[in-house]
Amino acid sequence: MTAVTHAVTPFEGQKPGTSGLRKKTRVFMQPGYLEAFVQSTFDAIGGVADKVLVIGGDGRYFNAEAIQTILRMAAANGAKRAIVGQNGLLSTPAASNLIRARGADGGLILSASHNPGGIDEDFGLKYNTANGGPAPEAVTEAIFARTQTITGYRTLETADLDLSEPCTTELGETVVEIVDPVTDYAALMETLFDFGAIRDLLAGGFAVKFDAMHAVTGPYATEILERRLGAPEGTVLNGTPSVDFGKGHPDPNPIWAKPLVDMVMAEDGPDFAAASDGDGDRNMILGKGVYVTPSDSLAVLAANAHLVPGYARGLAGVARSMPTSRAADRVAQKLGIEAFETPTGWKFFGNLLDAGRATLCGEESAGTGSDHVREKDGLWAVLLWLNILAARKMSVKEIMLDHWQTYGRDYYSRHDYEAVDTEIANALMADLKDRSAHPLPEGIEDIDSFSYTDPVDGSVSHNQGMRVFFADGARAVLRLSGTGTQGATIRVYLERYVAPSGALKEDTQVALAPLVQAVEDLTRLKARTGRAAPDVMT
Ligand code: VG1
Ligand code: CO
Repeated sequence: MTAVTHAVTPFEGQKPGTSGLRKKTRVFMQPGYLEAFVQSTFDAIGGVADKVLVIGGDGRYFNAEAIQTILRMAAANGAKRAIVGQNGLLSTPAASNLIRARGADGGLILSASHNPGGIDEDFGLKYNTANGGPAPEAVTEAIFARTQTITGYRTLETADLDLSEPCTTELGETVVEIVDPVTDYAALMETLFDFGAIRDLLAGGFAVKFDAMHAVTGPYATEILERRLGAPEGTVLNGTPSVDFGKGHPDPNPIWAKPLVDMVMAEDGPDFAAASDGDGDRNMILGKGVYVTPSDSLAVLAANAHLVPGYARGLAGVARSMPTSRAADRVAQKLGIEAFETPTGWKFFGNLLDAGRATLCGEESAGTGSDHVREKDGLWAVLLWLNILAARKMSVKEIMLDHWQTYGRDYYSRHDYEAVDTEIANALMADLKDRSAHPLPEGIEDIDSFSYTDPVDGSVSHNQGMRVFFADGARAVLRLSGTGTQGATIRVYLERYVAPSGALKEDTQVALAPLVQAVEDLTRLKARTGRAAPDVMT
């Protein structure tokens, strides 16, 4: 079996965004497109000769074909070993864990995460480094630069490998190890949590539902929640991964996971419910009659993590993405530990985790994680919540109220305007930046463009979103999404703090209505985009 080189000319726009390269599936299916990006990735990291790679994806449409292409290319480029999830499946956190546990040099994750799947929907690919985390900006920039000069890619001319059973086989000179995608991940979870305590909680009648949204967490949740923790069969909903996620939108938020939200809001609903996204790195947490905002979830987890075996030693620090509410900072302050504010995207947490500066990290977009891997981790967050609920013997609602009575409440919501004309979106952001240089309207204290200096390696990232600080302490953030595949998505993040003595039980959208109006007055967003309301509110 000899390696061959095929000529290819550069494709425009192969620029990794917030989390890898995401495009319409048909774009990825163009002859040579995937190959050009994979070869550019290999070239940008100094080749893969003699390296060990972890490869897997969320099982969406084109996963099965793309993984064969990647395997052939890894072999033709001289990789020593490829560790592949059975049937090509690996959740993003499980891939991160495998890279770390097996000392691999890196990994390729096939996923467009929370974006819908299907031939007319989205596909994606990202490269993770040896620490198990998404490639930092310097690496993604090198990959992008290489995509612009690429002239050919190397592959083997062989038949597809059968990935349906765990085994070790060979492709050219490369050893291909097909592993059960769940085993190592489940074992890691058992080292972090008190499975006995969670089992007792569930055995005592505490009712749980987990919505896998027809995506990759189905097998993980079934094994961990139903088999190992003894939750009744049927606890996991939509647990069989499908290539188009049951034609749904595998994004665990109150819009796309509405049936689950309706369930917990009902009288006879479960005590606890959660959902994860396409690739298993996001989580939505619900309790009977209550939706926990991801920003609050991070704060509650930080305040209670010491009750759980894996974090009993305490936390080194807490990191949150800039648009995430400042609720976690209040906890960090009380605990006397460091709090970090990073740009959006998990790649910015990697250095803090590697350096032992942060133990927990979180994003308002339903991402929470810790130093156990280098990705956000949906099921891990669910288990951490369950372990805390078991330890505190309180309901989710009681825990939230107790938290707000201690720290105050950061009313928080994100409003998304999707598929906006790119020029209009760019002009809106540019105008806001321009405004910051002029006298500010009454009630606004400061407007700035967020820049981040990594405290570990000193690298600087500019233009990470516009922050608007109001005189009353409220804050709004505006930024453009880096994961969309159609037009621009404008994200407006809104937060207003109320002290423990204030009104803690208001409806979030009501509490934030004056802020929404102030943002409209400042940006004329609705008028300029012609939208009456956001497409998604979290
Ligand atoms: C979004 C979220 C961000 C998250 C990213 C990847 O990015 O806002 O917090 O890290 O998705 O998540 P953006 O650029 O569209 O705002 V996932 O679960 O799609 O890997
Ligand atoms: Co995801």
